[in-house]
Amino acid sequence: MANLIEKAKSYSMNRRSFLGLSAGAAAAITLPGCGLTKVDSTTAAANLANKEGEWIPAACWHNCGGRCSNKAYVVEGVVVRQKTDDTHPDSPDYPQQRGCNRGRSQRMQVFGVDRLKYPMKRKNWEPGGGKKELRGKDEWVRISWDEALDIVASEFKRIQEKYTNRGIFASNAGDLGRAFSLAGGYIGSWGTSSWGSWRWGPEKFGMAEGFFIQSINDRMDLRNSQLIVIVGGNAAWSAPGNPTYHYLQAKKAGAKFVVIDPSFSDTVEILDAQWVPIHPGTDHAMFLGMAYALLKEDNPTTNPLIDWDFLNKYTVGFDMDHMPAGADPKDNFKDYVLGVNDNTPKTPEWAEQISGVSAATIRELALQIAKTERVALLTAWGAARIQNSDSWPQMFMTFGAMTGNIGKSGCMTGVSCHYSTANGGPSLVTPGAAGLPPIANPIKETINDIEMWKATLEGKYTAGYQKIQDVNIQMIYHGYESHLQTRSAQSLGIEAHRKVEFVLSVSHFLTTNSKYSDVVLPIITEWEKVGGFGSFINRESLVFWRKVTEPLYEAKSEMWIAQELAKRLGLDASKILPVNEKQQFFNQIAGAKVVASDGKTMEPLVTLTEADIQEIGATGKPQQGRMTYQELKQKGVYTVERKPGDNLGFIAYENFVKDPVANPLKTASGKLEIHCQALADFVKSKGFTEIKPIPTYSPAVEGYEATFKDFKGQVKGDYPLQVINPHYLRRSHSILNNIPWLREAWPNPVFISTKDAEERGIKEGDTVLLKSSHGQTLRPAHVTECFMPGVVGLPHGAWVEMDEKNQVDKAGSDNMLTGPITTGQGIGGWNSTLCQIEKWTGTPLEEDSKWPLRIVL
Ligand SMILES: Nc1nc2c(c(=O)[nH]1)N[C@H]1C(S)=C(S)[C@@H](COP(=O)(O)OP(=O)(O)OC[C@H]3O[C@@H](n4cnc5c(=O)[nH]c(N)nc54)[C@H](O)[C@@H]3O)O[C@H]1N2
Ligand SMILES: Nc1nc2c(c(=O)[nH]1)N[C@H]1C(S)=C(S)[C@@H](COP(=O)(O)OP(=O)(O)OC[C@H]3O[C@@H](n4cnc5c(=O)[nH]c(N)nc54)[C@H](O)[C@@H]3O)O[C@H]1N2
Ligand code: SF4
Ligand SMILES: [Mo]
Repeated sequence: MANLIEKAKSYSMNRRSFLGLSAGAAAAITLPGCGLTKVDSTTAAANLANKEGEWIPAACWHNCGGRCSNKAYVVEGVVVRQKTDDTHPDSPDYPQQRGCNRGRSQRMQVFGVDRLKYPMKRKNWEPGGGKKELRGKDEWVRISWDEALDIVASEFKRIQEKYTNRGIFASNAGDLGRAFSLAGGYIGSWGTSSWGSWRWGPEKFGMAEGFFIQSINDRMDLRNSQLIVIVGGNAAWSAPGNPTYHYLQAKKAGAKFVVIDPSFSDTVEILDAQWVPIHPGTDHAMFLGMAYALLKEDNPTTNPLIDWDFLNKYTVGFDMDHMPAGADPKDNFKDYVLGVNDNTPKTPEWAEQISGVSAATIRELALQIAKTERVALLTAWGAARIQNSDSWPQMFMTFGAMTGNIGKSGCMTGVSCHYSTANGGPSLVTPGAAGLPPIANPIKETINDIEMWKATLEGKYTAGYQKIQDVNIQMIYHGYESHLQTRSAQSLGIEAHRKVEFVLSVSHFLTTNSKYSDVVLPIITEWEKVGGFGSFINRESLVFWRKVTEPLYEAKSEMWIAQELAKRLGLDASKILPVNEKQQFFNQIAGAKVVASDGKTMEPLVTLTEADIQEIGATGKPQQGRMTYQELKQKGVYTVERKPGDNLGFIAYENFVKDPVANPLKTASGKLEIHCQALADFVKSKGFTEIKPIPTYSPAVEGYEATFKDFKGQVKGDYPLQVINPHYLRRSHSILNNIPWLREAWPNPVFISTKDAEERGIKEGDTVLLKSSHGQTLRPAHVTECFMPGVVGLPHGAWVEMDEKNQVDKAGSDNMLTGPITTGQGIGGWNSTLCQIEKWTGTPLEEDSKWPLRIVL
């Protein structure tokens, strides 16, 4: 190893030579241990290519919604190339689990030249912080593990003594949290993250698994839908792997697609869908307009549009005659839509003013859905990552109930996103539990992640209804997350990081979290660990991986760090890892289950012999399963074979719809609640804003209406553009943003409509400044007809790169534009952001694929 490190150090790593190399044919060869693409590697590559190696199932573990089979061909310890699933022929019913371009560049991440190699501290750090204002711009100094761990332990103790454990904040502490918890705990964070208002609301009004997995039918049944309406879902970008393929099978079977989305996405294009452009955050208003159209035009005998039987039998709250016990009959949904009490009928014309969708389209789509027998109403979470959208999921459900599209073949209303995109239902193959007992954090306090940086600066946070709590955070720890990058109010976040006495992070790279830290500890990646299964699982596939390389440089596992820290804090370190990593690996394999031939019970997946158990280095009993351990080690994936009409299909809410009395929902009424007091009470309990028990429309704080000085007068304000953050092909959130191949393949522009660009004199490629009331960022403009005027797309997850002189970010960091705006159930309302765009008069930006990587030490 020392040899390889010396090799790495002596290597001249200027950007030009790096680019020159990675562009060449020799780029495919990557050396574990030095992370460099060798200059003269053409010969080396040829030599290695002729030698026998081994395909090792290799992790692609990021939170992208996919879990694809990924394999590395390792020759003499060198990863020569990668491939993906070829374990069986590909077919629509039994598809391979093929990786995307990100997964296929995974070796560029693990062996990246910018991997952190040693523990390090900020040059101007001193106990207590030193020059704290230099965080994010200071130089780095290499230190030994001993020095690093001593610093961490003594700062932890000092802060603990001075401020108590409540002075320590870790938004996601990961493995080190085990040591912190033993030492008295820390304040954590909470938030709605991916799901927005789908996070907790649905379980209150009856869609218990609404935000995930079990709210829609399975992919085979999707082929029975005649019309598939997708509200804000771009599977082609954000649900890679098979979901788009599943949609295409439904299309082949005759389904028509409609996509309601501010952008003409690749999904719209691939599915040849009808595109309904809409202002972000206004889907609720549009659906109210559709509900109004149905109520006005429905006639049970001559023009039946509303499924009154469904509403009567399965819901409460639709009209005065079907209210739950104790509710005011005036508070019913129908009267709200018709404007009986507020004098505002929610007509398609009313909805057009807000959503930008023409009244005619609203009416036509409502009628089309109502008149089609089998409709899939699907939505992803982007349209719910909107401030004040707590009633939106309930509105979506209500429209599904009005049109009877719940609980039957070809009919569904729910979430199609992330790993259950286009395929609902419980998992047919599951990993075993690792068996590591958790260590509870003695401190139960948590801060909403939208408010956490403001709370750090101001010393107060919202702890519930009419409850403001004092707090004095003086240590920030960053574990398994990227929260200075991926959470709102990044400008305040940077300030907060420069205020506290100590900032610690563990990391693979100098990510945003690490850049603003005092001490950074290098950790190993999944390729350097024993192995295991992917936790985000496609319901039909289980993906397995194992060690590809020994730990690189001085990187260590977080468990090792936690143990060392526990020792230095005078704690019982044996509590950190009572079940070792090999045993955890074994437990996951031995406990893996696959559905039996009855389609219901689960049986062991893997056969394990005594020799296998010895090879793994664990204790356990041999067992019989569907595939041998040796086969799993080699194949790296098990996929349940599906056929039309098999016994593995899934219809969401089928039992409830067949017999609602025998199978009530977990709501107070046992039914789907269009009037749901529990939802209103829950939202109120969080202490931010309140909602009604029925789904009324509440505009986002920074929504379409707020683009105007005065919405009624239609005079535009200082921030007339709405910003949304597509989840982008280059990255999984912030991860992989530093991979040269991906930077070259996917430039990182801001997408702006031709109309908005022309009005501002902006041309393709011009550097533009995006300004909000919270911060500013630069990007090259990509002028396109694919975004509706008034809406710009700033891809999610670029690593902030501050130009300190001009106080502007150069990287297009999405959270530079967002603020600490807390609403409802604590929603991360990132798609409700406003900005202005102007041509940048300073130095034009160079494409970030030409920027130097963050190579430290
Ligand atoms: N403006 C805006 N903000 C958003 C969104 C948006 O659309 N717009 N989307 C939101 C959504 S949906 C999500 S899910 C969140 C994602 O928010 P995060 O979860 O914070 O984002 P990631 O970039 O996935 O961060 C994971 C980090 O963990 C590191 N990591 C990887 N493996 C390990 C490991 O084994 N140990 C440790 N300690 N670290 C590891 C990675 O390098 C990376 O830095 O962002 C949210 N934020
Ligand atoms: N490549 C890639 N894939 C990913 C991720 C990633 O970072 N990169 N992240 C993964 C994670 S953790 C998550 S949570 C999912 C997120 O998955 P999604 O929420 O589906 O992803 P987004 O790209 O944010 O949004 C999807 C679509 O919604 C549209 N949209 C935005 N706001 C609105 C709105 O108010 N109304 C309507 N009707 N449409 C709107 C956008 O234009 C976009 O086309 O993606 C997962 N997949
Ligand atoms: S990044 Fe996600 S979609 Fe791409 S190969 Fe990896 S797991 Fe699959
Ligand atoms: Mo997410």
